[in-house]
This record gives sequence, C-alpha cells and structure tokens, in this order.
Amino acid sequence: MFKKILIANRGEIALRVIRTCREMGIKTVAVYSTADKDSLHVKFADEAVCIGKPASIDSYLNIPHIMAAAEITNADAVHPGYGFLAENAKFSQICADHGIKFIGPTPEMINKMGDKITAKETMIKAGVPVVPGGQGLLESIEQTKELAKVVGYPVILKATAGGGGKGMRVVWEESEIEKAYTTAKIEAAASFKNDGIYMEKFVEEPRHIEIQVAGDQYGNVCHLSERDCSIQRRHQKLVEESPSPFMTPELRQKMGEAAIKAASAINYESVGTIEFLVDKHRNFYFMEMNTRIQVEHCVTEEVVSFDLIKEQIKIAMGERISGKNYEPQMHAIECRINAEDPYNDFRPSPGKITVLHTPGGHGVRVDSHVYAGYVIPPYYDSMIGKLITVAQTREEAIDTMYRALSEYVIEGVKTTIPFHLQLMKNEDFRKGNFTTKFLESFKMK
Ligand code: MV4
Repeated sequence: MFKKILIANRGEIALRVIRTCREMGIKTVAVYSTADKDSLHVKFADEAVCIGKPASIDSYLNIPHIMAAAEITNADAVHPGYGFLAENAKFSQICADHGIKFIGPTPEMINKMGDKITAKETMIKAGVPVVPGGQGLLESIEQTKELAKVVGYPVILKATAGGGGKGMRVVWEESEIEKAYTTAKIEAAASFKNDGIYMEKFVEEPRHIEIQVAGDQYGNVCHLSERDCSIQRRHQKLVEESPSPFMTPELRQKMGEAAIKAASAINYESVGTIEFLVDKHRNFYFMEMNTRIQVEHCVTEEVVSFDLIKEQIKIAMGERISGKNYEPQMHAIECRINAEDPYNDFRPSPGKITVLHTPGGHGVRVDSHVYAGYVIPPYYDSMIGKLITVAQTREEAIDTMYRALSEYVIEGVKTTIPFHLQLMKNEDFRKGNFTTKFLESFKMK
C-alpha cells in the first residue's frame, strides 16, 4: 500500500529502515543535514533531500523542513526511527494532518505514555504492577516529607515529563528532601519545560528488563519476549540481550501478560516496549513505555526470527497481526560500538575512520552505516554501529561476540570495542550476575 516512505532519521537506523523497504518493494526518501551529505543512508535511498544545517534543531528536528521534503517527494508515509522526532506527538499529528502516515503511534498514545504520572495512573487502572509511591504531583516540601514517611526511605523523585533518567533524585533520609525537591524541580523545568515531579519507593539494585510488544489497528496485541538492558552507564545502554539470564518461564509469562495489558490499555498501535524494573525477588514494576522502535530491537529479531521494522510498516499499512506471542528460540547479544574512549570516561571521539574491517561469519550481524573514509560528525550521538551475535546458548553467543569483537578493526577514532572485549571475559557478566549498578564498579584494565 505504501509506495514511498520518507525516513526522518540518520545513521544506522535510517539504513536499517531502507533495507526493509527494499525487501518490501517500497521506495525510500532519505533526508540529511549538510553534515551527513556523504552518509550511506543518503547513498542507499532512492531519493535524498537536504533538510538543513548540522545542528539537529535545524535539520532532523525541524518539522517544517521534513514535511516539505515529504511533500515534494510525494511520500505516503514517514518512518521516524528512534530519537529525534520518534516520540514527538506534534510531529505524529502534523503527519496525520497532511495525509502522510506516521509509522508509529497516534499523538494520543504518545501523550498518554509521555507524561509519566498519567502513564502510571493508566497502568494502575489496567492492573499492571507499578512501583509503590505517591499519586500525582508533589506540591510542596512539607507534603513531600509527609509522603516519604508513608512510602518509606529510600525514595526517588522523578520528573513527570522525564524518562531515561534525567532529573531524578534518590533520597535516603528526611534531611535531604528539601534540596532534592528543589533541584529536581529546577532540573525538570530546564530539561522539559515542565517542573512537575512525583515520588516512588527507590528500588535498590534492580535489573532493567523490557518486553517488546506489537499492536495493530484492530486491538490485537502480542509480546515478543524480553530484553535485558541492565548493562548501562549513565542511562546509556551498552549491551542488551535476549533472553534475560535472570528470566524464568513463570516470570516471562507474568511480565508478558502485564506488557500486553499495558499496551492494550492505550489501544497501542505499532511496535513498542514496556520497560520494567525487576528486583532481586523477581518482583517487577512498570517503569515507562517507549512508543518507538528501539536501538536494541535487533536482539529480539534474532531470537524470534522476525523483522520488526517490516511488522511496524505492515501495521501502519493496516495489516492485522496474528496475536500469538513469541518465545526466544536462540540467545542474542548486542554490543553498541560507539566512537567513545572507554579509557577516558567514554569521552566522545568523532573524526575520520581511516581503516575499517567488519566482522562476519556464523552468528554475526553488524548494523552500521560507517565505511572506511567516513567522517563521524560531532553533532549527533556517538553510536557507529551495533554488533549482534546469535547462538543456541548464552555462553556460545558470548564466545562468538568475543571472537567478532577481536576481528573488528576501526582505526582513526577511539571505540568501545576494548570495553566490550573485557566485559565478555568478566566472570560476573558471564554468569549473568549483574544489575543496573554493574558498570559503576567495572574498571578497564
Ligand atoms: C528507578 C530506579 C529505582 N527505583 N525507579 C532510570 C531511568 C528511568 N527510566 C528510571 N530509572 C530508574 N528508576 C525506582 N522507583 C532506578 C532507576 C535507574 C535505572 C533504571 C534502569 C536502568 C538503569 C538505571 C540506572 C540508574 C537508575
């Protein structure tokens, strides 16, 4: 039904979407900033339109420029990828207003999950477990102190417009409330133009386990099992895997059911992710919903043998999903290869890739937009690719990952490859013995 899709993104995800469009016989339009004129997504698309200057605000976040590109190329639909405008309700609305299908959820769905207090209320009504805490906004320091006594220390203050970790404050005792309340509000106002904050019980040393879901336009929702994303640093995921080494069949059953309830509660259309915190007793709590395709979608694709981008496009075209759920048949791990120096606090390392050798062989997938001679611009995120391995068991997937990382040659910029090589040999990692705090104590040799 779609003849032409405009991809409102750059880098590896733009290429990822172009690849699936090719397989589906759908024409593609790339948009690019002047900094990306030599990018592969520009070369691989059927058409390409320059949408502005390097800064994201002037290009990949500039809605009028992107809409103009969609209109002059006569695109039927827009794929937003991840980041940039992927969870921008206004953009979803503007696409709809112009008769261009936004390949993702409606503005209403984005808004219901974008405001965290609203999302939590919706989840409570739907019977999805949430972290215990206060209901609604915190109105004063006094009220915050009273509520914290009821919830019990430690507590965490979060921005209702937040997500991804910005503007959070953990509070261990009453004497810290005043400062935490004030700084959380200031940070929320500065980051989101919304100073609303709320309180939750702080879950110590949790795992981050998320469930991939898909919903169609007719109310059918299914899940495609979990990804473990506990290996993070300052809220940046570095490694993801499926299945989670912490998962049990009973927990998957329960979390899958909860994720379906969560997506069904907003009549979710498209692919999406329900993020949960899981404590050491395997209690799980809804954290947030990501209403987009995620960076780490590939590990799910590998273990359930499923093209999630194809599914996302078909759902947007009005196709029905089967409604059955998917269990992992394999084990997949993804390492994010960033142009960052792991020996120097993961400092960004943009610049020219002088030498490139990409790994291959059995069980190896590389999703990347870079080539020898490519210059990584300093304006965007530092991810230069994803290395994914798949095998029958977790041990084999790790061993294949180590082998593939050893083959990967990237010269000219610093990368996270040395970090991943050390992680793959770490005993606790190999045992599946890790939480979101794991990297706080991980030291590079
Ligand atoms: C929490 C939490 C503990 N207790 N909420 C971080 C990102 C944002 N989505 C929510 N986050 C957390 N919320 C309660 N009630 C701990 C975190 C958290 C975290 C969560 C997932 C992965 C990595 C993390 C690192 C630090 C804190």
